[in-house]
Amino acid sequence: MSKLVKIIFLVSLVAIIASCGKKQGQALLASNAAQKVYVAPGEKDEVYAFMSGGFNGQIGVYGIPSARLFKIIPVFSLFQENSYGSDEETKDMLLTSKGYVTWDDSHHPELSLTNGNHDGRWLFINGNNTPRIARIDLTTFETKEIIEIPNTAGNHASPFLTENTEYAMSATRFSIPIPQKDIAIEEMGKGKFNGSISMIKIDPKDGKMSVELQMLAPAFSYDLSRCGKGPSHDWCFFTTYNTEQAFQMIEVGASKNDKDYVMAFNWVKAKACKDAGKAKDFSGVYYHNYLPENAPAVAEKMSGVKLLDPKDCPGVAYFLPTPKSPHGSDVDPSGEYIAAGGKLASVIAVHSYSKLVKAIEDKANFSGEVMGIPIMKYESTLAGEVKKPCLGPLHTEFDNNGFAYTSCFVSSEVVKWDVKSREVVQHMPAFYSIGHLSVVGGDNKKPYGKYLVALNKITKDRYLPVGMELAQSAQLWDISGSTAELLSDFPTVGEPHYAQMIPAAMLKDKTKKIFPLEENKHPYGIKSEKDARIERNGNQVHIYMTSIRSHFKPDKVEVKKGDMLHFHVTNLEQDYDVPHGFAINGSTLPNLLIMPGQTKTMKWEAKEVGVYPFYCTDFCSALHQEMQQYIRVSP
Ligand SMILES: [Cu+2]
Repeated sequence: MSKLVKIIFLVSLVAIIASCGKKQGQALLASNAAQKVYVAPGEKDEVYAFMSGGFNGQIGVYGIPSARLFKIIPVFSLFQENSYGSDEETKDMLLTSKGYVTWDDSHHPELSLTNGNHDGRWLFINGNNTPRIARIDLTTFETKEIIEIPNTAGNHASPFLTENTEYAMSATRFSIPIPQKDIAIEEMGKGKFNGSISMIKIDPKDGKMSVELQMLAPAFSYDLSRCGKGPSHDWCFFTTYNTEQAFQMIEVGASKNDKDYVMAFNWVKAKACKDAGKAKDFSGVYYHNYLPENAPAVAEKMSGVKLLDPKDCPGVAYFLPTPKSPHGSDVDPSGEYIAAGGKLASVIAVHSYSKLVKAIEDKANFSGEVMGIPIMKYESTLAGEVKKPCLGPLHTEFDNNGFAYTSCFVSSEVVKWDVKSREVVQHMPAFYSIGHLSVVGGDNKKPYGKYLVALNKITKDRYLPVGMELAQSAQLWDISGSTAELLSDFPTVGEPHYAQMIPAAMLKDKTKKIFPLEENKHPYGIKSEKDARIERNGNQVHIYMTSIRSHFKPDKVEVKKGDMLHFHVTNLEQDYDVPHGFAINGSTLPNLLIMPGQTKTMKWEAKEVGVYPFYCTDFCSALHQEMQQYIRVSP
């Protein structure tokens, strides 16, 4: 063999051996990973994942590690599977000052906190488009309350909770004239437009929300937030972008400054200033809607807020310069470090809460002010930077071993780094274009750790193609070992904008199984077939109907053309997992899905003479098909 041939032979041999090794290694890794996500028949998942649906306005409930989709909780969008937003009980949940808004762009699920840790009571989520915050009860997995946020546009930095769920914070994505009026768009940066920070009070007993206070803020875009814990309990930290106040070609105009800001907002001080009479009465119309147990929703139109000007409350806020167009502003479990990921930054800035406190004491650390809010010097609050972590760091969560995980949109990866030393310890590739990420309890004082989910925007070649619109995706990582390991990826419903995860043990035994019939206080609910009846009031016909395997009562409904029928159907079952459905053949309204002991109402106008079947839509028994009867409409 010539020397050249020998070399080629050796090189290819080495390559063959290496590739064999790689294949074997990958196969081993794959079977090991498959075992870690396999949940055997009859076994249960370890963790609940609540994933926002983004532009579908809902929440998907997944099991982790299996990644099985269990349920879709409708929040801001109509859900015809169970008539959410269409039946007479839930349609007023979607009332706003702008009318009946049956969609929203939901972004950030937030599990309620006690002492900085998830407590499994409620789940909050923002409507970014028509500014709203919803509260889901985690015993029923139902949306129980929606509050609109007045004097705001684009409720993106929302609903971030304080350490004991005292408040949900909400800030404007889009600055606008407050109150709305006709102003030249060029005036945006001249103090004519504003942002606003809203403090939504949460009643510790029942979770009921109310607008405590709003604060005017400079006309920047406010992006994300996290509130402090432990030593930083009194504060919330909001990222801002477009501090340039560009009003056209914002893509370019908002990317000029080397640094934008994290706003440190002292909510305890803001409340004290309000209590001291420093907030003024201000306009603002908004709806507050809630769903009492097994009764129609109550929609209240509210008017007026308390508005604080930061000039009237010195010390309420500070701006911390932060590179460059920051997205996430995330507080570590100790409450000391605030990691800020800049979409266009080459470092992750980590601010120090204790340095902030010291820097505030010495005014020499101020480099200017805007609307009475001091701007700090960058180094004065900086603990340090994670150098060259990735391209486009966005959002950070933490584990229980002192590590942070930051998603990086541009380089499509997660970087794992040490919180104290700020050294990068691992690059974890993501397919493709990751936005937020979620660690179980990753914003808690005591994260559960173990699993990380990367929430990706694009899938391209990951799954079978299904036409032009492909599923978005999530990727599951095991982060319990010293090196994080990719376990699986799976498609999601809607956009998995952000997710929060909680150990299943904290929720599964608290789940409600039935509505007790004896406690049914629905104004049109009945407790037995004996009470089933039809009552007429002019052309309004109320049908007090029961359903039980496998029939409805009353059997026949006979009315006149032009009558308005109100079917109030009470499911008499008191047995877990036995809902009945109710649909009228050819009706324009969706199906009712009625839980055991629950009453739901469908309105149906008798427009045409004829005989119309109605039937149960949820397979309930061997004689489910026989669960069908008639409405007769006479001239
Ligand atoms: Cu977002």
